[in-house]
Amino acid sequence: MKKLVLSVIICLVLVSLIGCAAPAAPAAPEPTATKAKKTYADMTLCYPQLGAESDWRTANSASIKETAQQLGIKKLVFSDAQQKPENQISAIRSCIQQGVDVIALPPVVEDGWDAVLTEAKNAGIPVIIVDRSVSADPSLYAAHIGSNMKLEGERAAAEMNRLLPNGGKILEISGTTGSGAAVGRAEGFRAKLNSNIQIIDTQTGNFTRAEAKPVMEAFLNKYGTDIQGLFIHNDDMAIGAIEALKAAGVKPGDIKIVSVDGTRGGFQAMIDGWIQADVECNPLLGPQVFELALKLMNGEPVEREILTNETVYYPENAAELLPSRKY
Ligand code: GZL
Repeated sequence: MKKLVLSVIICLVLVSLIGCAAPAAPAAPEPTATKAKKTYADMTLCYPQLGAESDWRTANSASIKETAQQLGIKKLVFSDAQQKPENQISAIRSCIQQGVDVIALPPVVEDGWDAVLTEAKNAGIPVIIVDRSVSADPSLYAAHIGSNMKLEGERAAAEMNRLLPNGGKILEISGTTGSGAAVGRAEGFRAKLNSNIQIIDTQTGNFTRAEAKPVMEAFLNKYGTDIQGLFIHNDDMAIGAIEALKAAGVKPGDIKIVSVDGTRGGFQAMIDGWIQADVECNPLLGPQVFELALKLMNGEPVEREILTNETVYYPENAAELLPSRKY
């Protein structure tokens, strides 16, 4: 009996010793350090600007540069392609080589981007399409920020319908051939134009004053001044066309002009009676571009399509609004 009690005591002692000596539970894993969020100070953004063809473009470039400075980003890689797609493509390839964080591309034309956007994707660099659209596969870019160009065209048609209730013959001076802005505006305009208004001719002025003036001179030589209206795809070209109209003895209001952008130059042309309606197209996209770029750097979800809210401006309050215009 004593032996049994002794054995039990020995077992209990051994169990308690083993229990104490049991290997310690594995230490709780160190909490994985949450990945530090990127900030604007970490950002290198590539902006291969398409050109400097218009006041709109100048304001767009200023918005990008000023926002970059205000946010204190690490580096803005900015270039001017002088409205040549091949220059934009070269600039993008240079940015890929530099290993930028994000590419924000304002494409001069819709087509021809698939190859270089694929190169950016393969390099792991997200792309934001800014302003005009591209025909490339949507999987090749993260989002588009810009205007609804077709809606701008539709709004212009509504104004021309209002200005020419009895119809008439009009001419169109369009933007850069193949650009999303020119394609969309022309399509939207024709979709909503009344059937009693006939577009008797259209020519591109490439969004510049210098190229639109000779186009208007040629129109006047061919059709005389027996035209009732003009649809012009941006204010810079409208100002160039107005120079030709003045030289031909046309007076403000003789021909109804509907333009696009809403620049200071467009507002002044409304005040002077030349333009009867100016469809807004907002170039001040800098804040939206950088906000979206930072989300992409941090792998956060983003909207695929961010459209700018726009309106139509009229001569009636152009003088009142001009001082507050930012572009
Ligand atoms: C439109 C923009 C156009 C402007 C022009 O979003 O791309 O290009 O309407 C500019 O003034 O040149």
